[in-house]
Amino acid sequence: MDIPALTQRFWDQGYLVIEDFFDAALMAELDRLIVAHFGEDPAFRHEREFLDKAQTQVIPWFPQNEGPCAFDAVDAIPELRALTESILGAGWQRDYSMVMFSKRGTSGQAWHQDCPPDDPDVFNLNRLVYTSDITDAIGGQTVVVPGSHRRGIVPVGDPLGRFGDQVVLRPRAGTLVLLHGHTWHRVLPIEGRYRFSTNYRAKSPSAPDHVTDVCVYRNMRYRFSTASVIEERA
Ligand SMILES: O=C(O)CCC(=O)C(=O)O
Ligand SMILES: [Fe+2]
Repeated sequence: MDIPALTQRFWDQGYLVIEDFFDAALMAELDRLIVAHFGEDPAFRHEREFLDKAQTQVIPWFPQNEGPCAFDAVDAIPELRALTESILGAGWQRDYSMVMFSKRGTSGQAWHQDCPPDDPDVFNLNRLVYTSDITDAIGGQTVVVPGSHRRGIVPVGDPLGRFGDQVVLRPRAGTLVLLHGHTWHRVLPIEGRYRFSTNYRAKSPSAPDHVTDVCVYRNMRYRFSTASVIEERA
């Protein structure tokens, strides 16, 4: 792994895709645990207001909050730590991990920034792990706008609209996707069956705790800890 080159590409593009990063046996184990946890038709947990207004139909699970578990193995991978340190610098900190599950027939995730872009130095690094293939037949492709981590706040507009310069990612089992928290991104509708990703968040040394508590959508800023819209955008 050429860490300096990958770091450079990350800072150019605001995201990075590395295929076959994770061990296949670890991916299979985590995938099995996730499917067992959710089952085929889990109930939504976010407030109705969030699900409708954010047009983000996901069900979260925080596996590492329940004690030591197989998910800890990802945090310990030396190459992931080295790449994270190269991007964020010494003093970076890990944040929580979360599985985001989307049911078949749901809208995916609207365009958003994981944290407000008000200060370019304050951001989270989203380290996304895919334990099974995301395909066009299933849907749920991840979409990013390259370089948008430098373009400030995602413009007001259609939460699910298309950007001319968007790039569609189809991560496979074992792919690592790194996303800058200011990069504009979304997830396409889920057609074929359920779809999920697991994110291990880390943050820049100057970012406060809970840097991802406020998420920026094209129609609002939303605070998860209080389940409230803190700014309408129009
Ligand atoms: O599931 C994905 O591909 C993207 C998830 C996402 O937007 C996030 O974890 O913040
Ligand atoms: Fe996100």
